[in-house]
Amino acid sequence: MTIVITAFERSPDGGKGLARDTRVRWALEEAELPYDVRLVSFQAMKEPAHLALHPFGQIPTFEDGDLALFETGAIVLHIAEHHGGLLPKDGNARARAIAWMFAAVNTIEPPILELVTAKILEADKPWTKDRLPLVMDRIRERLNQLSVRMGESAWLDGAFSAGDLMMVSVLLRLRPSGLLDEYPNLSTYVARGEARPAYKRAFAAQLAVNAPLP
Ligand code: GTB
Repeated sequence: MTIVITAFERSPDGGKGLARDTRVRWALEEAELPYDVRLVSFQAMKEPAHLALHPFGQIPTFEDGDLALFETGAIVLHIAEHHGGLLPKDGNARARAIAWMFAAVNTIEPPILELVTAKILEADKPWTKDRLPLVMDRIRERLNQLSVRMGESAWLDGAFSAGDLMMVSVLLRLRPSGLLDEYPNLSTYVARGEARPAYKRAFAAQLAVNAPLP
């Protein structure tokens, strides 16, 4: 049975790969698993058929036979646990890779989402001018810590893992802000992730759906 994921019918980013289906596509490509994509509109995401798969009415979802999952961290972990290439075999190294997955979504991503909120959802609010520098500094604090920890290492902890896949995916969201450029080793790290053939295939697949119409 073929794996089916859901993605935006048209992503608001016009194919920059920032919507979260890209990280799931990337994991599937790393694991060399074929998959189909069901595209959903914003309206369909809030209807019962989709809510049965995703309680919060979001994308992406993941279906494989009688298993349905939501939350990209859980989906990528599931893929990584059942297929080679995304988690180390050694038990301790595997646990550390999973810790990095949680760090990506639980420690690094939240302040980045605050920036998206400030810049897009609350752009016209009177408090945004004062709040924006605070949010940017909160992100800088985390990026600085991550940058120090990584030094010149290629990946977070030894070989590329699902931890890197999640971390690079989260950091990519920062590119339009220019913040990533302040940390050359993190910029290089993200570029290293983007250079992986599996990422390129995932990016191309979402672009084929979301590229701006001519
Ligand atoms: N924690 C969940 C997960 O990791 O799976 C979050 C899922 C989520 O936020 N999904 C978003 C969604 O469905 C799409 S990815 N939003 C619609 C809704 O909530 O009604 C977030 C996203 C959206 C758009 C861009 N963009 O255009 O740049 C980037 C990221």
